[in-house]
Amino acid sequence: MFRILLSTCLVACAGLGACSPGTPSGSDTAAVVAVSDALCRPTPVGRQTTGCYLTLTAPADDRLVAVSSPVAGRGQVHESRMESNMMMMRELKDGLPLPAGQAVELKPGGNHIMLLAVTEPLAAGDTVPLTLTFATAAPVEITAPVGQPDLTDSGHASH
Ligand SMILES: [Cu+2]
Repeated sequence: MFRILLSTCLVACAGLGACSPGTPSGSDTAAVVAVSDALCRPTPVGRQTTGCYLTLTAPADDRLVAVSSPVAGRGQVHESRMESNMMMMRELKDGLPLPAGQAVELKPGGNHIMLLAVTEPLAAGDTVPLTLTFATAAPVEITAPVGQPDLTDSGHASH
């Protein structure tokens, strides 16, 4: 009688274990968003904000939802657009869509990362650690060099 009760317990316990909300079976192949061409502008004299640019390629549909850096009070994902002949920019509250397999360029005059309340002036040659947070994929930490983006037509054509 005792033995029967014991075996029942073992089965019940094993069953509970199998049902627990553990790690998904595919966790060892977690999708990683590829990051390339990262660059942050030097902070303008007397300013504590700057823009960063990079190219993101997500393996599956995702969104860039947050950016942070130890050198800035906060980071935001911005879009730029013309309104009444003025270049306006605003925060993308829902993040930046990253279609699967498509390289999404953040660049001057377009979508970009904005660093606010930068603690120390950033000059060409410095580096900026950035943590990129995505809706689905694991966060990615990168180090972006500081420099002026190449805005010339020839530079753009060479991409
Ligand atoms: Cu901005």
